[in-house]
Amino acid sequence: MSRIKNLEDYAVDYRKSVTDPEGFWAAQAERFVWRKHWDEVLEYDFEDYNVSWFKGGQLNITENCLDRHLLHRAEKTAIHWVANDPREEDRIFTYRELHEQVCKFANVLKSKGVRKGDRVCLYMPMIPELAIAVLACARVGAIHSVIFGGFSAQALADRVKDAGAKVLLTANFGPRGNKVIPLKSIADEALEKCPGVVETVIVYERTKDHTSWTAGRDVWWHEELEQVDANCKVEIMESEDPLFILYTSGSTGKPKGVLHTTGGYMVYTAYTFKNVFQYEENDVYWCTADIGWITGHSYIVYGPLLEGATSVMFEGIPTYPDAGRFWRIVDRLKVNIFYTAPTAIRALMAQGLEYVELYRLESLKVLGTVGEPINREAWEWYHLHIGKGRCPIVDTWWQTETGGIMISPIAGVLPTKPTYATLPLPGIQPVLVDQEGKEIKGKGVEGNLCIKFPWPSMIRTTWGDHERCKNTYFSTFKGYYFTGDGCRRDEDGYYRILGRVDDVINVSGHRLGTAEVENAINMYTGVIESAVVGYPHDIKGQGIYAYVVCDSSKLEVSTITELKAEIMATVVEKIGKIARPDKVQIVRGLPKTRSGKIMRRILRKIAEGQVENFGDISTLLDPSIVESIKEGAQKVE
Ligand code: 6R9
Repeated sequence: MSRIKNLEDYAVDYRKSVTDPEGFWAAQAERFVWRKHWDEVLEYDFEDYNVSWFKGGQLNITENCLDRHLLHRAEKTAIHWVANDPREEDRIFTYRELHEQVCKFANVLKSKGVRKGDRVCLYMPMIPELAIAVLACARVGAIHSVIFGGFSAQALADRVKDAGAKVLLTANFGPRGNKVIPLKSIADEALEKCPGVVETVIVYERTKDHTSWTAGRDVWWHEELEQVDANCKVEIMESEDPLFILYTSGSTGKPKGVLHTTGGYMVYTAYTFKNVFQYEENDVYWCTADIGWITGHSYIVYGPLLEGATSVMFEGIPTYPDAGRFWRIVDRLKVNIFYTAPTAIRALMAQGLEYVELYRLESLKVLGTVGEPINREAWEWYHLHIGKGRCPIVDTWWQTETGGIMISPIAGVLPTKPTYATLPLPGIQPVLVDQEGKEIKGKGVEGNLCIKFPWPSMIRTTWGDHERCKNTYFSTFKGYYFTGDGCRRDEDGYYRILGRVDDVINVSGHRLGTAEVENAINMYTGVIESAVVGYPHDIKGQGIYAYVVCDSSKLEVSTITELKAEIMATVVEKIGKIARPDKVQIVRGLPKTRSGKIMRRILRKIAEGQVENFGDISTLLDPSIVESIKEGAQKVE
């Protein structure tokens, strides 16, 4: 099926996707290589939550990402990698070379006993081997679970254990900006915390520095590659066989393993990649995300490779060695489609235009953003200074759970509006519901954003705990998938995401549960309890504000500065740097209702710098607490 090219195509496709979803998605799926055709396009039940797409169909997603392109695109660049250090050479993999590397590494995995259904965790820097290993897992039918390289040993251990991973893939070190992350020693520490799970650690030698080693468990990536050949038949998978687990934070408890399966995920990521970005055959496409997040899975690896695109992969950060890094790469590689996060745009904006003006940026056609709401100033700056007013911006709203882009402009086709994700893609039926779960119809309204009909790449379960999946997404509002986001539908029927309505905060586009950060803080001895809220932050979108109640004996022996530093260090140790609170306020108590519930609304207001209009606080056990927190807040830096 061809691409949506104009508003009329969009209207026609959207209508068809609603009136005949099965026919619509079957037509999309026909483009791919299936070893066996499906029997049933869709079966679903939002009560007990079960959904299957293309049931009975058999395939391997890597045959569609790689083998399928060998006839016409063998010598085309599949992955163009740019190192953190600008002096280091790029690494380029054609589809032929990528296919070969994936086959070889798939054979390495097999030689370590990895079989269909086994879990493999990846804790790696943004190097081509990460993409290769992800695809190699998929080729042998193993379930990959990529863990962002910024997570701490404890966070890694929790995920490795929950997934029950047989093999861990890592690198000795991971360069990022002017820092080097000692991935292997963090991995060692993590594995000590979850003994008896991982049998083999395969280590990529990213730098020549000394690497700690556990004989019998650790093997070198390059040495293993020498032992295998480059032929590896694909494992034939059922459409609903698991493809990957990706951990993400929710409003309660530990991060959960979102499970995605094969056929539907493939069809949807390819469809959205091609349409949203209006990808054309020879475009150079660059998504700056990390493969440790869903954006990297769907729009660095799977979506682009399924379409036979050239996908740029970048190891570094936007500000190293200076704030012109992105734009230098855009000019040098003649990038046509550029997809990044609002937090990166805001950080670069703050560095001034001189870093932008050095570059021509002529190759750019389409710009994208993802991960958090984009404020108007950042949108305008991106549009004017990067897109020179001629590149449409696609503000793509979606989630780890949705697998692919859900609400977004289609580049150059749907009119854009700053701060609006605009309209649902074909196949997506968003609704706004009130607190009672009643649909709010019409225009110029606000409510909880839900989706009322299945789409192919939706979450199938949370790993090891289907009840949790049901409770989190399908029980708040009966009959709907609940996103956790608040949303406005304006007079034009355009959607604007207002941010989370639950206890999830979004820091620099990274999702964190306030409960998760509180648990980490509470692990510091001397902390009695804590409450964490988000507050508006110029660059990060949201910052983390922690209110902490400490043991009086602790307050006697440590200064406030020491305490704060130690609390922050504890969070870094338990979760990672991304969760480090920006502000810590030591308080004598938290504002609790008589039933013991923390009134977060008040804490949010104080964190935002508001000191009045707290609303009804008569249900508080001790209203004087609010005054003392307010006073203390003045002194927090
Ligand atoms: C892809 C990704 C999901 C949450 C989501 C929402 C926020 C994502 C957004 C956006 C406003 C956008 N979010 N895209 N908010 N506008 N264009 O980011 O997945 O890490 O799971 O985060 O991010 O709050 O619910 P994930």
